Amino acid sequence: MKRILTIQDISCLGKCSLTIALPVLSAIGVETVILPTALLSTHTMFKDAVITDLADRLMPIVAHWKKEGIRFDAVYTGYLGNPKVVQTVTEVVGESGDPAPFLLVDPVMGDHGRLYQGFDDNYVKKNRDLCAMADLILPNLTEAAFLTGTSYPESCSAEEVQCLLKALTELGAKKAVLTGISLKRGETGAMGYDRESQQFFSVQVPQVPAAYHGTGDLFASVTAGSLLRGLSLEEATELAARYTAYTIEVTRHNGREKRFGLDFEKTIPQLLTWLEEIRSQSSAAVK
Ligand code: PXL
Repeated sequence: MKRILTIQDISCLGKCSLTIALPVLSAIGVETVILPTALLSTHTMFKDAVITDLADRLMPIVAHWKKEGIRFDAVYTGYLGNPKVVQTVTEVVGESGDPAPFLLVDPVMGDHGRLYQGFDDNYVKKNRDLCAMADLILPNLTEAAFLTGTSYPESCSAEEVQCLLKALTELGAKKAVLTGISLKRGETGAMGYDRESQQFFSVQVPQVPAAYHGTGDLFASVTAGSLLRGLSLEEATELAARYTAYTIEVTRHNGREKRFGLDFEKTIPQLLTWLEEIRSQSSAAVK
């Protein structure tokens, strides 16, 4: 079984970051080691969250693992909360052994053209440095605009997304998948680019008219886990897009406030069925 280290906050209530990554990656069949960067009573869409920063604990934890000879096949980073944590995570990743584990960075910084509460230019700069080291980055359009220093596009043609993907990989990452891309009314999805092969791909699924907190974390966790189970990047992106849309569809009938997040608990069985179907047909997947 492959082993992944995921580095992000733990929000006790309001499903996102580690409370999505851990169950989803485990269900997919990947040993999941967690490095919580902060402990929050809730995610930051609730008012007055009680936050305990764990930045100072990260290096000692990693040092202990090193002493034990622990190695990872992949490292997946998500919401990191402040520039000091991003800096520390960049250092952790820089020393993560030889051969270096596959590094997936979801540069969680904002949405709908704006940075999340508490983030500024310095936070963006630190995330840019971390992204430069990545094998794969997974920004949404807002994050891509901040990372590349371009203005946020309300809508994008396929050619414009391709330019943005190239600009993103020019910052250093080997591959980029841009999420939240709607190329046609009623559809949404993602587009990807591999700097080495210079190949693009595009995935579109029916758009469900609802938005939930933690959606990006679900997408990134499925992508990370599926890659470790042997799917190609295009297959993993296709599965993540289809499964995320399905989970939004299932959730939107529950009548609860959006900040309580997605009902992914109900849809994990479907995720595993789709994953096994793709693996059985995939040339890339080790059966
Ligand atoms: O889902 C992204 C995320 C993760 N963790 C925390 C957040 C957010 C987005 O706002 O506040 C604490």
